[in-house]
Amino acid sequence: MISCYIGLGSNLNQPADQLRAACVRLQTIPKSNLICTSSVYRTSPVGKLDQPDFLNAAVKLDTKLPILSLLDTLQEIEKTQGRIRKERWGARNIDIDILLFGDKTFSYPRLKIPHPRLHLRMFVLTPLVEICGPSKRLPSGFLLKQVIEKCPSERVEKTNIRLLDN
Ligand code: A4P
Ligand code: MG
Repeated sequence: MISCYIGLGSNLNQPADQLRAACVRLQTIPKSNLICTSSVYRTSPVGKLDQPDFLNAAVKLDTKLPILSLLDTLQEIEKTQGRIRKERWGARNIDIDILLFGDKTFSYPRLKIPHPRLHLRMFVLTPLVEICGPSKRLPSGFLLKQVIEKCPSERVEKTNIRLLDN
């Protein structure tokens, strides 16, 4: 089993429900166990500013799937929950990004691990550090807390939204 960390984001069509639906589907991925989920955070949009606030979260998934099969499976989930309207400015029902896959690095055309913008985004780092702790070492050799210290600050507010019932 490899411990994989996955980032979830939504800012369209009832984001809390979108995140919950994605978590229910993550629990059904073959050869994998959903180990834990972070709190849900309300975050200001980064990149394109003219769009609704996001809800972001992170989960830990232990898996025996090869990385590209996992990516295929996650993209199927994104498709199932697909964008109902084609929005400008990147608003989306659900975005599922693989953040870390054990201590491995990959650089395929369709997949970069660690996620290439991980170190720039408090909306990813805040839920991630909640579930893997500040002393987690990234493939770069830096500790997660060191990466967080260098990251530009953004508005990231913890909510009391629950992702799973158990
Ligand atoms: N891809 C490459 N590496 C990965 C990876 N590690 N995990 C490829 C998942 N996919 C990966 O993604 C585009 C392609 O990236 C995929 O086909 C896959 O092969 P996408 O989800 O289809 O498109 P996207 O998400 O619109 O593009 P992009 O560049 O991934 O956007 P980001 O970087 O994910 O940013 N602000 C807040 N507050 N919260 C957010 O969640 N999200 C974005 C989107 C912008 N601003 C945000 C948030
Ligand atoms: Mg993405």
